[in-house]
Amino acid sequence: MEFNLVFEVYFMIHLQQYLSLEQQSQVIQACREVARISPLYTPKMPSGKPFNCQQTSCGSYGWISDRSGYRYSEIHPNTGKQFAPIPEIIYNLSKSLATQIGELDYIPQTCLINYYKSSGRLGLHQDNSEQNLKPAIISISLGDDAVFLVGGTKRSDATKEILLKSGDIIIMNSESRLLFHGVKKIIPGTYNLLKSGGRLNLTIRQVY
Ligand code: MD6
Ligand code: FE
Repeated sequence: MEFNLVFEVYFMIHLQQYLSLEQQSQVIQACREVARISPLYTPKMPSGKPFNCQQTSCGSYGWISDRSGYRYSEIHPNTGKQFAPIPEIIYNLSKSLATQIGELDYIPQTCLINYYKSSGRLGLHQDNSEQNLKPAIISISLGDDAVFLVGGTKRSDATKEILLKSGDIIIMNSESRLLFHGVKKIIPGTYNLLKSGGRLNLTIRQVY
């Protein structure tokens, strides 16, 4: 009898509790300042169904979703104005992380901010709206714990659960850049630095 075993393993970087409490509160404060200029709103999927989280962006572009599809825009859909600039602490953190994985010329062009209430979640997806799919996506989790799902490069691939805590960093680069992933659930009351409760996730991207 002949066996032909094929294993495909893609490595996603998960840095547990990478940010100190001090850094976490600085990043939360920076997000509040972004939201004053570029307010959180509930986007709609191309189907018209609302997301189970609120979003905004900062940087030269913002990721948006509506009846016309998923894309990057230079204009916030509600204010009609440019997005707030990426706060220095978020810019510096992402540049430092990119340098550590060898992406010395990484340009943080946008940071998507997702805010989940306790009932929030995010369906399985692949981040592929970026014209340049080579640079890493760097993700910062803050607030309540979340059960994160990560699968393979096909939607039908099996997923596994990863617990994301406040201060954790996920990096999807090279082989892991296009893995399907999502947020299965938020575990309410696991963290209290975010006064309103819930969870914030920041994803920093180079789009072009
Ligand atoms: C979240 N994160 O953690 C959603 N995307 O709330 C993402 O969708 C994500 O964590 C690309 C790379 C890393 C991520
Ligand atoms: Fe994503």
